[in-house]
Amino acid sequence: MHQINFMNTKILNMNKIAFITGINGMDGSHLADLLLTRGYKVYGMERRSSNANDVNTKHLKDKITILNGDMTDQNSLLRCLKECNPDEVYNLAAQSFVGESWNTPEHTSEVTGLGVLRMLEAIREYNPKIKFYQASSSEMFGRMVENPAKETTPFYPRSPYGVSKLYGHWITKNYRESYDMFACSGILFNHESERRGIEFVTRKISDGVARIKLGLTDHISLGNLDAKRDWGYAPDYVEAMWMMLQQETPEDYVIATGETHSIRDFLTEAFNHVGIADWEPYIKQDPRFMRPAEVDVLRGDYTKAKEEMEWVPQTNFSELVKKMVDNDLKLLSNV
Ligand code: NAP
Ligand code: G4F
Repeated sequence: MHQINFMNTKILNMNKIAFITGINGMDGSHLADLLLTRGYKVYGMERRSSNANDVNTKHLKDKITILNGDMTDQNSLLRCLKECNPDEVYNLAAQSFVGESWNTPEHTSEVTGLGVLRMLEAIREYNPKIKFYQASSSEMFGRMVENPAKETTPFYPRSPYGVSKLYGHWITKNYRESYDMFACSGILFNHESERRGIEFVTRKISDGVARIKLGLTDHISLGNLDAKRDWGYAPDYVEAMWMMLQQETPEDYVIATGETHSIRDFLTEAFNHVGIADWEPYIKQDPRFMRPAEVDVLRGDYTKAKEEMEWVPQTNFSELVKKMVDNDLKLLSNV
């Protein structure tokens, strides 16, 4: 298990500036929490919306600086870099919902794929010494050619989202090799937390189970229950992002737990936690949540991250599910 001396890292990073895109997302908010404890000055980018979308970042209001920008607008990215003059850029912004990527494939490619190119170009123009982290995804492995997947496993994406992430991954590698930039990708397997968006299956289940327990609903509508994912805890994973940018040379790393569980396993664990053993009567299968092409199983091999960065996951599957269900019980009980 890795040991970080927090006092020392805080002093070391005291004058460092980080710029995080996707600040209001799950990972963006956890990364900001982490970097603040490490002494960074944190800037986060959000896109304009009619209503505040700060449920994950309300607690950071006076601690970070928000800049407005959009991954589809090159000038806005360059302006943000000029405004904050960062040492490190973490590109977490994306149209990140796989299911939605079949409805808006062009938009997904613009934000999740070409957006990475725009940010790399902005960095190259403003200051090519900036260290760059790209949020690559296990969705790029799709129909797993090798199980578990590692950094050298061939990719086989199965969704417009996965294809867009693959573009972002390769253009990051290409800019590293073409311009000698410190640009690297973390190939992160699924990770979840209390801040996960409600449309993703884990949060949909933890919220649904809490509602059933509290008598607020009598069912959860879901799609494919047999898909398997390698689920970790987001706060553990944002630490790996930071570690990648502290390495001597820029490299890509798989971040995963090495375990895989089905949606059924998640349901069993979540319902068991609230004292319900027979959960099947509470589930309605709804074809609207089935995908045109499914990723049946994902499992990652994080040996490289362990050996080179001493990164290991700290939170197991059962702890993750319990944290999420407990959080939703608390949120719904306070309504
Ligand atoms: P998330 O909660 O969906 O956050 C994504 C963020 O991107 C949101 O804050 C969203 O802003 C922002 N965004 C979307 N379109 C944008 C645009 N055009 N310009 C600027 N910002 C935009 O995702 P996450 O789970 O934290 O994941 C963070 C990153 O890691 C994403 O790139 C995701 O694809 C990738 N990833 C996630 C996982 C995982 O399991 N969580 C695994 C591998 C890779 P709004 O709030 O305005 O929508
Ligand atoms: O929770 P999901 O929507 O996550 P998915 O598709 O694995 O994508 C997440 O992880 C990727 C990393 O591998 C990230 F890159 C990506 O940004 C995102 O964070 O779906 C998980 C599984 C799928 O197999 C889906 O078909 O759950 C299945 N599922 C079954 N019923 C459902 C549902 N998914 C959702 N969202 N909603 C359902 O009702």
